[in-house]
Amino acid sequence: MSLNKLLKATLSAAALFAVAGTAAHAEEWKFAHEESPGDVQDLYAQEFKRLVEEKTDGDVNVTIYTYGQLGTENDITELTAAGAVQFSNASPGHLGTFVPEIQVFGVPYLLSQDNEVNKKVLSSSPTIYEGLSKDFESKGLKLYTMYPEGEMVWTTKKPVEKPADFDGVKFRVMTSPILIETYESFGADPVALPWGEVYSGLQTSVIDAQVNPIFFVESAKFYEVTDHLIYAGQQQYTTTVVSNAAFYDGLSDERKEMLAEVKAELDDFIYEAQKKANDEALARIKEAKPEIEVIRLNDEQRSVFKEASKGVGASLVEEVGGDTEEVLNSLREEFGTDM
Ligand code: 6CS
Repeated sequence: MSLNKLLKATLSAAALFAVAGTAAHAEEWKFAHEESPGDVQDLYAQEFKRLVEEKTDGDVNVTIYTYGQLGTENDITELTAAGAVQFSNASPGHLGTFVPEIQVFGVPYLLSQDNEVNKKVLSSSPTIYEGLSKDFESKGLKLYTMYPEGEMVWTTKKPVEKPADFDGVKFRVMTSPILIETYESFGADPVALPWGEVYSGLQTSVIDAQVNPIFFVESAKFYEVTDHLIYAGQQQYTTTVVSNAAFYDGLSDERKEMLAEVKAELDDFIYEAQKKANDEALARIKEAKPEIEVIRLNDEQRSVFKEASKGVGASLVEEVGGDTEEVLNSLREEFGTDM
């Protein structure tokens, strides 16, 4: 073998060894979310992966699991609490039986209509990161971040402009108990289901309506099986990212600092990303189904739904107890709303 060939062979063996060595020694973090590839939670997880791997020079490798790969929304929360998964999205809409206090984010009309206000509160509120985070810790979870994914839009088979229009409408909600009460107060017949069952439920009329941000209405194709998109200004879809508490507590200060930097960078990233995703999805839905009717309830119509659901916050406080009242009152103040 010539010297040149010998050098090349030695170098490629060294390169192979280096790659194998990195892979063998890289720490593996699993990140599970509740949506499909390309959806808002996936955009967040992909950017989280990129930043963590870059900031740790590849010492940490993040593997992302999308909806269904490790189970439904509730399954991935349990896997995170058990330590089988290090990070996951756990949205208040599905977290109510696990961390009941988080259902304050299901109180209708609690969030501001101004997303800059929502951004500030969700990314840095002491009510969330010092108060609510204790409720997560008691369940083995560390609350890492919260962000909105866009306005919740009702998609229905018949137009709805007032509570009486919901009479007899089987309305799919996420699995947190407060949502049943909310949609009953709006006049509908709520049915709690994981989202994997929603398309077929609408197709077979097991349910007649559902609510989700518009990017999700497009990606899960709910617009194909409903005819009206109704903006009632009721709520932003919010999600939390949690990690296993023991895993987080065991991290070095350096790693915790790195995660705080990643969170701060992603706070800006995700606001832009979700807005773009929602704007583009609405345009694509209108193109794919020009006959779909977009209804934007006016202030007067919204105030009727708001009034009808006025008692939801108080009954949540009564049912959950603990620090729920304090949390709800502080959030009302921070969001500048009276719900
Ligand atoms: O409707 C649901 O259940 C799902 N919606 C969104 C926007 N994300 C995941 C969640 O499980």
